[in-house]
Parts: sequence; structure tokens; C-alpha cells
Amino acid sequence: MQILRRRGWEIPERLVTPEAAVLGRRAVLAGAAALTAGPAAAAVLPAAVPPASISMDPPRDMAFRAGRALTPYKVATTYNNYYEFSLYKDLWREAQKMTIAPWSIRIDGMVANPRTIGFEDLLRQVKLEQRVYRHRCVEAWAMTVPWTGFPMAELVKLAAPLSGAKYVVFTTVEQPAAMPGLDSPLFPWPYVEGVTMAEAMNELAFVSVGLYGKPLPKQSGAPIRITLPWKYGFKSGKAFVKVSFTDRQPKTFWAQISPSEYGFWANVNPAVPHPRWSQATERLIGTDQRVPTQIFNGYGPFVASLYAGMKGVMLYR
Ligand SMILES: Nc1nc2c(c(=O)[nH]1)N[C@H]1C(S)=C(S)[C@@H](COP(=O)(O)O)O[C@H]1N2
Ligand SMILES: [Mo]
Repeated sequence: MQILRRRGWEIPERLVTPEAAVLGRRAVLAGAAALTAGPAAAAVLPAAVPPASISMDPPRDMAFRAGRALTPYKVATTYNNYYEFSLYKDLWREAQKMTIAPWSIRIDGMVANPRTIGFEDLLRQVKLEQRVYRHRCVEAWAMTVPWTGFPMAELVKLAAPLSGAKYVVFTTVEQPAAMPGLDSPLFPWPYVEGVTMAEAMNELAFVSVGLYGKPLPKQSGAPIRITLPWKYGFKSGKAFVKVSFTDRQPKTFWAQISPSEYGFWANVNPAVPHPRWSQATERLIGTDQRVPTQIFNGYGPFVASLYAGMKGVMLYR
């Protein structure tokens, strides 16, 4: 099947994300060129994971009501950020080229037993639940969706880190044949994100394998992603293949690109503007309604204590 795409130079600059704009126009054009050079979309591969015996539609945990309308599935799965595929929000079609089965995750660094665990094996060792979370991108758009997954604390327990471990680091898969963005030397691939052990053990920190009661779509981070709803969305790395434990703060993807704009902490705060735009309000995708941004994206009661005694704008960038 032939898929018609606009050529890179025809893409209006206003469609480029603010996150991309930090790299400047040349980078944007290079990214667009890489994208158009890619082969036409291959046939959509069947998602062989997760195993049919595990329900992706477990009961919703009502402790995590979002207090606003859900974003329709179609909206949440056709407006995405996933720079491995594209700098543009309509990357969902491009993302179907990636392979998600078989999938395994390497657990290494400061652990007693470094090992590799298969995705299905992992799913059998955790109890899936469903949580409706607000999601806030640093670009000031937001959505509200039900994720299926399990607490990040469960993954940490399974991994059994050594007592000296201070951070857990998640690395996204690199599939060069499917991901034209990886060709761009302007990005410090692979996509790496991480949190402190205390953040990882917080009950809000989640590992998602489903969306709206179905397996995660590829554009949303299939087969497994992190979900940190009190932080800007770029902290929630997709399609991870490695979980590492370390005693050094990791060099995360966006912090390597522009540490003053996209730092390690990246907690949502309406009062701390991005250097290039306000964070006071956010746009709900789907309706385009503007609503006030909430400190910690409204999750302060769960997470504010993690930062007690810490100060400074860098906690919020
Ligand atoms: N590997 C990877 N993970 C990623 C990104 C990315 O480009 N690559 N983008 C991040 C950003 S900026 C956001 S806002 C969320 C978007 O998730 P969604 O597309 O499911 O809404 O994914 C995050 N995780
Ligand atoms: Mo984002």
C-alpha cells in the first residue's frame, strides 16, 4: 500500500512542537527529511503480546479519579510525542512499523542478579490494575486516559536493587529500520529517563501496558512504558527495554539537549514558566478547552512529601 505524505518542506513550522523548536529550524528540517526518506509504512503487525490469558481491562482503582472528562481514545492515540518516529504529532501511522513481539527487558546495574525478563513472564508476576490519570506535556497540552498497568514499586521489588541504588533508569528500544528519528545525530539516542528510588516507590509511579482496557498501541509506547502523572510527559519514557539501577543521577534525553528547559525533575508547576512559554494553563486535547495547570498536576497529596526540604525552579523544569 502506498501512503502519501506531505514532503518535509511543506510542513508548516507552526506544527512543529516547542520541544523540537529548541533544536532550531535546521534540526526540524533534518528530522523532516529523515522522515520522508523512510520507506512506505509496512503492513501493521499483529500484536502478539500481551498474552490473551491476561485481561487488559482489570477493575479501575477509584483512588485515582481524574476529576475531568476522559480524552477520547482516538484523540489520545492520534496526537502523540515519540521522537524516534517523528517530530510531528500525527506519527501514529509511522509507529505501526515497530516490532513489539517478542519483547524482553534487561535488568542491570546495581542489582544482585542482572537478568533479562520476557514481557509475558513479567506480566505473570504482577497484578494489573486500571488507573485514570491526567497527563501533562511540557508543551502545555494535556489529556486524561485510563491506563492498565502495575505500580513501578512492583518492578523495583522484582528487580531487587542493591541498597546503594539511588536511581532507576529506563531506556527505550532502538529499532533503526522502523524509527527514522534515530538517524538524526542531533538527538542523544537512545531515549533515557529516570527517577529517584523514592519516586519509583511512590504509589503514583506506574508502569503501563494498556490504554482504555486494550493493549497499548505502538504510538502510545507499546508494549510497556512508564507513567509519571505528576511530572511533565517527557519523563514518561515509552517502549523500554532496559531498567538499570545506579547511584548517579542519569543523563536523561531531554536534559542532555537543554537542561535549563527539560531537567531531571520536571515536576508540573503552574508558577514556574518554561523559559519560552507560560505553564499557567493547559489545553485539553480533544476539546481544546484551556484549564488552569495544577501544582504536581494535581497530585500533590501523593507526591509533595518527596520534595520536602528541596527548593528551586529546577525541581519544576
Ligand atoms: N521513547 C520516547 N518516549 C517518550 C517520548 C519520546 O519522544 N520518545 N515523548 C515523551 C513526551 S514529550 C510525552 S508528552 C509523552 C507522550 O505520550 P503520549 O504520546 O502517549 O501522549 O511521551 C513521552 N515519552
Ligand atoms: Mo511532552
